[in-house]
Amino acid sequence: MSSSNPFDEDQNKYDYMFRYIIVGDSNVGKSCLLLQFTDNKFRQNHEATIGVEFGGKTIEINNKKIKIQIWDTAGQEIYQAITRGYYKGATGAFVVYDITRKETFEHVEKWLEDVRTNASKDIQVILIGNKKDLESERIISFDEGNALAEKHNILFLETSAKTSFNVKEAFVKSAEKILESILKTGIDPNKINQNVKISNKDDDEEDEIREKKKLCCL
Ligand SMILES: Nc1nc2c(ncn2[C@@H]2O[C@H](COP(=O)(O)OP(=O)(O)OP(=O)(O)O)[C@@H](O)[C@H]2O)c(=O)[nH]1
Ligand SMILES: [Mg+2]
Repeated sequence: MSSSNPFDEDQNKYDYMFRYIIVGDSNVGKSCLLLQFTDNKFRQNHEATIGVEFGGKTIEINNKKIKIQIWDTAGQEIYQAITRGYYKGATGAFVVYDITRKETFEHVEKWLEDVRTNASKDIQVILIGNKKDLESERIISFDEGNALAEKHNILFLETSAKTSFNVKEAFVKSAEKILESILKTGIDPNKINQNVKISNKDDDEEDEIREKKKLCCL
């Protein structure tokens, strides 16, 4: 991979680290979004996440290396007591629904409520309408998704974890917003948001080890 690629991995150095949590109903494609972002791969079958899985990647925005750590949570109700514990540490949240399944869109309000209740008040939320490649099965229009995002004053994108459409863009768009607010305030991000970290060599090495693992908390 060329080093000029803004999505190249550079695990040895970063300027900021943002932690993301991905939530939404089971089967909407949360794990596939993570897999597509980190490994450029797609998985056809649904292997329901048990508890929480972990992934990460370093991207570059405005000449800043941003290490993105992602907690991919289980959508199944039985794991929600566990997954709620992960909101607190998040800088950003992806709330995902499936554009072909109405109930997953109807549950977005409930997921947003979970974010409001459990996460830091500064969390940057993006609403994701996934499975955009399934246009012929679409039930939720772009405008409906966009209107819901506007109502809650959050970002919105439609994605396809299958074709990779807008997957990197979703992380970049959200990370840009977080970075923008850090640079605008000019305040040490460690003070304005406990979930944003500036690079630290020791942490980096620790993260290296953890990043290789899929974590589960059962
Ligand atoms: N066509 C299409 N299928 C997708 C897309 N994203 C995910 N899928 C499929 O949807 C199913 C569920 O994907 P997962 O990523 O495992 O779903 P999840 O949201 O992580 O589910 P839980 O772990 O149970 O919460 C799988 O069969 C995927 O292949 C997409 O963008 N397009
Ligand atoms: Mg999953």
